[in-house]
Amino acid sequence: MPIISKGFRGRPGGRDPELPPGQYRTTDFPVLSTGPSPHVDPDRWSLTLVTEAGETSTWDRQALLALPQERPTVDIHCVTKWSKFGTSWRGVSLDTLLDGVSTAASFVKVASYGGYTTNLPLEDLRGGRAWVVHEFDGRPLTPEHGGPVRLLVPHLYFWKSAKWVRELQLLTQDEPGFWETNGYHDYGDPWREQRYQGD
Ligand SMILES: Nc1nc2c(c(=O)[nH]1)N[C@H]1C(S)=C(S)[C@@H](COP(=O)(O)O)O[C@H]1N2
Ligand SMILES: [Mo]
Repeated sequence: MPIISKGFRGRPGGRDPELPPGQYRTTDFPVLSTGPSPHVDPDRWSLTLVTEAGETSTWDRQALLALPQERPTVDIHCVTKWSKFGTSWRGVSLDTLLDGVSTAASFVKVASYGGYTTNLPLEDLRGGRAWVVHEFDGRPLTPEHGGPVRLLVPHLYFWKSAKWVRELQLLTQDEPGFWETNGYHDYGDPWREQRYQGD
């Protein structure tokens, strides 16, 4: 008799081991934005990485598509408690973008078209854990979900995955972003349920 049977997950009071604490599963794809979706023309989109020394690297759509593409399939967890399992994306690993960038920075401030910002440790963009993505489910990323290009950092709450990503600023000191200055946790690990400051 297997220790984990099929019925285990659904049992009242039993915990779904794939679901972070306090989350529930959803199969739809809710849209969460603080304001209207900025219209970003794919041909005018670019991403600029700025190091703490002020050195910049910029990729436009063509440059992004010329880099090695990956197809991550990941679970995503929103702080409003929905989790969506097995989402599939296509884009470029941050390891690829950071390759050859000389930096001693420990933090990143991410800025989007439209003004949204969020922060995270630079380390969290490395190790095959973060991408800039331009496709969802085999189709170009739609504007409401951050198209033409968004950040995808699925091991942190989904507010860290900035839609309409425009700039990555490498910093020696942490600088809180939009939600982080509005009471949300600086790091946001869903497995440790770091929703708000002090969690
Ligand atoms: N630029 C920008 N990025 C953003 C947001 C936003 O308001 N603006 N909301 C964040 C939050 S709280 C979540 S849960 C996800 C939602 O992504 P979705 O709308 O594709 O589900 O985007 C994140 N990235
Ligand atoms: Mo969210």
